[in-house]
Amino acid sequence: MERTFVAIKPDGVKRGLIGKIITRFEEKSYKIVALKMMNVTDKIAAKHYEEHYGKPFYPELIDFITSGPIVAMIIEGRNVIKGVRHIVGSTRPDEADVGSIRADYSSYSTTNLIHASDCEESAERELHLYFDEKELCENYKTMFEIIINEHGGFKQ
Ligand code: FUP
Repeated sequence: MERTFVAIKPDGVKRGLIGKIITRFEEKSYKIVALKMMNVTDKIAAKHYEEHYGKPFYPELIDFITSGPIVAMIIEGRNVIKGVRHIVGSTRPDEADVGSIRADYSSYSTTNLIHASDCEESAERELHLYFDEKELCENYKTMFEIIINEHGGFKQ
């Protein structure tokens, strides 16, 4: 099953939006297989955002992501990378679709509340940057998996 890396950034934690944000993914029937609160070190921040090194917003981005704890997650599901990016919304909150997390709760690109991997390669790189494989908890079934796999699919 496809998996993606998601992080609620320090502004989401400080504003008390952890629950609201996680709810969006649970309500979509995605499966959370790893979850933790942690501080992002300068080293992790530099690796995560290495593609942006040298850009004008880079120093602010690093200052911000290391300014307080984040909530890191690995989420599994069909086409979860694309689906989560839709729920998250465009990088610039003023351009994000209404209904997305960034459009609904944020008004500035740096403090845009949440990170989500943009492709399979980024997802694998990022989830291994933040998690050890042994931190994954895939040994449970969501209600969605139970209904689809164990009770005859859609037929009652
Ligand atoms: P996204 O994939 O939507 O998180 O966006 P990017 O990977 O392009 O950018 C990473 C982070 O850099 C964004 F979340 C916010 C910050 N950023 C800016 O502050 N200004 C920009 O013009 C672009 C990105």
